[in-house]
Amino acid sequence: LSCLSSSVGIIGAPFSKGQPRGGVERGPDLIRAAGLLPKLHELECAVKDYGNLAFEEAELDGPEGVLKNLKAVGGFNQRLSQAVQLVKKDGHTTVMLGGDHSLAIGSIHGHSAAVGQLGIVWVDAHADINTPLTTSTGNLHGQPLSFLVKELQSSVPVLPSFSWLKPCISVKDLVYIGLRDVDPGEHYILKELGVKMFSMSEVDQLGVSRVMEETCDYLGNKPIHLSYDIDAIDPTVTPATGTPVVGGLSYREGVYITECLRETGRLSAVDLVEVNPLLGKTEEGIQSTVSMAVDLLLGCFGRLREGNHPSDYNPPK
Ligand code: NNH
Ligand code: MN
Ligand code: MN
Repeated sequence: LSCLSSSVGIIGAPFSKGQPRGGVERGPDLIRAAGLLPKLHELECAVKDYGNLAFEEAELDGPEGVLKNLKAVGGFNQRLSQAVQLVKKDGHTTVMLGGDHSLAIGSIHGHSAAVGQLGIVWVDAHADINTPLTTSTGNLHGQPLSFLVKELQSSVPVLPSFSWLKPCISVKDLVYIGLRDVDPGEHYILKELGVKMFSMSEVDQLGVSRVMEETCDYLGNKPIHLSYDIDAIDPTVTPATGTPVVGGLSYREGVYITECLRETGRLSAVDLVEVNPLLGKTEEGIQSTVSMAVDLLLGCFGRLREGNHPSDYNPPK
């Protein structure tokens, strides 16, 4: 039916220091305020909300060369990794509500520390695989995968704020969906390492159903970590985000991805990041962005567009 196999553990990560725009730290509370928990309960999910991880202002630091807020990003992600490990040990599928996408560092590290080898599905307009050397912005939300991918370790300088972090994913266990704004240094890495990707061109060419079939085949039987950047969706639907890019996934394609991953029965952790209410130009744009976030999460936990009914439903006689 819906939440048959697993329960949901929610971690709020109100953190914005992986990029320069304020507001994305409001994501977790907004997504909750839009009714995520009661809607998960309607799907018969057991839900435990672990609350928000506190941000310590003391971790704020100046830039180190081009890299911004290294200590803040390193420190917060270290605590996030520990929180995710606890939630996994409690037996839940984790939902990490961001916050910016630098949070995938702690989320994926913690998930992998708890369950071992993962398949990563990275749904994003961007590849987020700049290294501290290739980044042109210095924003760590454009770099999380470079810290996590084993094959890139010789290209990533040793940084004290990330000394706790061991690279934990292999490039062959990573699939991208939705790419359409990839930096030259990132494109070089993707081609050099042969990373599996379905850019928007492949979504156009194959259609989202073939993309998902191939994604699931490619990843095999490993537990799945879905890292969903809301900017993967077209900005007509999700304008309230830091770096919108035209030509994105439709509402339907975006939700279909979650339905397919749900159907595998192996979805073990989900990140939903980059919702920034201060960047929606209209109230409708903000609402549309937040409800997309909620609908993606509901798709992950069994909401079907054909409809659902509770297992104890009694038809009127
Ligand atoms: N590639 C750019 C950078 O590294 C933009 C990254 N922005 C994102 N990523 N929103 O998902 O700064
Ligand atoms: Mn991203
Ligand atoms: Mn992005």
